[in-house]
Amino acid sequence: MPVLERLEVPTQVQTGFQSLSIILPVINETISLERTVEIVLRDARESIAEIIIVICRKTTPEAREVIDSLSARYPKLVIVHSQTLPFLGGALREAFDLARGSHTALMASDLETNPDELAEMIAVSRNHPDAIIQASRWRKGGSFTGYSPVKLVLNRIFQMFFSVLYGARLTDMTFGYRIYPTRIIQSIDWQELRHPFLLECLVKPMRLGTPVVEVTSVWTARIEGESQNTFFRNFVYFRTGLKTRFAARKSLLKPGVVL
Ligand SMILES: Nc1nc2c(ncn2[C@@H]2O[C@H](COP(=O)(O)OP(=O)(O)OP(=O)(O)O)[C@@H](O)[C@H]2O)c(=O)[nH]1
Ligand SMILES: [Mg+2]
Repeated sequence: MPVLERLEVPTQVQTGFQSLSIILPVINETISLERTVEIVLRDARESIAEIIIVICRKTTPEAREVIDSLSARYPKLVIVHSQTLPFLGGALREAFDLARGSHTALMASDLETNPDELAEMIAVSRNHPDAIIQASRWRKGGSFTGYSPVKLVLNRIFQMFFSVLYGARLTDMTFGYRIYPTRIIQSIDWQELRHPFLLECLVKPMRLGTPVVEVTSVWTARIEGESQNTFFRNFVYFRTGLKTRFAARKSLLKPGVVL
């Protein structure tokens, strides 16, 4: 059973799950992107309103070819967005504002966010529509295959640090595999542009009272292309986590937004 975490009393009105927008940022994925799209449509077609593929200058010609063929195959579902802001955070921030489903799934297109698990995450989201559904590699039954041992130890330390810092009994706060109520992500004033955005976009909604429900996830390293993250950039997550923990709540929202 997933654990329901309530950091503060939620202020959002429950609106229910109606449909899902899926965000897929792409740089160098081909087979992995195609498999991701095919699996989520095989398992959850009736819940999916749109698949927002985000590309940038660095997106390879091979990846663009796959994106073109997916758009041709699913013209009503696939939306391709060319990002203006830089890096992964920039890609996700722009996609957040485009999402039209009641809920939005954050995924990667390198198969590290296991698409076989999405249908179960949607089922949990339907039961907890006002919560963030967070995939966790550290919950019982979860795992990492092909993760570097040094990164694994660091990852565990990060998770323990952030869960204590936020007083949350969560086991995986940095994994960018989640379903959000769209309203919350469109209300927040985001700051990060690079990979630490993956932490910012969990802890800011938490500070605003959004509950988080964890589900178990099996992580496997990508089989093609390479990560856009660098080892030392992982330490920037500490700055992001600390800054958000002590920020005034009102400063987390876009100007004029009241939750
Ligand atoms: N459009 C776009 N996609 C990106 C960008 N950076 C990364 N991505 C994609 O986002 C997904 C996640 O990025 P990765 O670089 O694999 O990062 P990660 O797996 O979260 O991080 P590590 O575990 O630290 O390697 C992948 O599918 C990337 O292709 C970007 O600047 N723009
Ligand atoms: Mg990756």
